[in-house]
Amino acid sequence: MEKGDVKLFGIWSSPFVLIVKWALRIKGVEYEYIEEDLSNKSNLLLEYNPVHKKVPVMVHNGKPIAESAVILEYIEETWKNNPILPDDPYERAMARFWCKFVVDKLSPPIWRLFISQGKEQEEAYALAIENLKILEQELQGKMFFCGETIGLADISIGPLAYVMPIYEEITKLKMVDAERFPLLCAWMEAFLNSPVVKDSLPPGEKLLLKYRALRESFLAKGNK
Ligand SMILES: N[C@@H](CCC(=O)N[C@@H](CS)C(=O)NCC(=O)O)C(=O)O
Ligand SMILES: *[C@@H]1O[C@H](CO)[C@@H](O)[C@H](O)[C@H]1NC(C)=O
Repeated sequence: MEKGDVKLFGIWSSPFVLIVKWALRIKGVEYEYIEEDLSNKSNLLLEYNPVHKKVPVMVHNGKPIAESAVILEYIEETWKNNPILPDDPYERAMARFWCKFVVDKLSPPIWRLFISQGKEQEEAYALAIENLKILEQELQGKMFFCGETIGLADISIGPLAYVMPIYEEITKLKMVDAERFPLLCAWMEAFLNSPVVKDSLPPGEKLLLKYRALRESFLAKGNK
């Protein structure tokens, strides 16, 4: 396999960075990882991602690519081994549909319930559960969203598998319980225990502290 020179700019706790790491790992691509400080962004990051100024940025042979969903597609097109998208165009479209569903419909209410309280939190919670039910249905008859192996949709939904328990612990709101969501629970377990993901997760305790502080700062600001 062509090696090339791959660099990844990230921060340890970012779900968007994590999904790029998983995709590179599935492909067996070696890369140099550069930890950014988002309160003091490096000149390189600003130069590589002048539009959004965010991580992840992946630099392949000197050429920068930003936006995790775009990076994932680039990885899939550049390294053809261990495909994360199916061959069939319709199935490819469906995998992308579920990636978009997570970004547009599922993540916003989950984030909203995490940084709010009272009525606003209740409404966000109801919306999150509604959308989780849709995912639960999609998992009927399969282990992963793309079938029997981890694919693009699993990777994109993946951060939820490790962030959700942390949100639940902090807010004391249970979202993915085995009774309501048996298939999602099984998916989470299979995903988190898969060889690609298992040893790649940010330390749970450290993440918990970070998210606790984050929620408190949002609540102090009045949810703005
Ligand atoms: N849509 C972007 C989102 C990336 C993103 O939100 N990154 C955060 C870290 S989790 C960031 O770099 N924030 C820096 C900032 O907003 O200044 C993607 O999918 O890559
Ligand atoms: C910001 O980062 C630069 C290196 O990129 C470093 O020299 C500087 O000390 C940092 N400033 C702060 C306030 O951390």
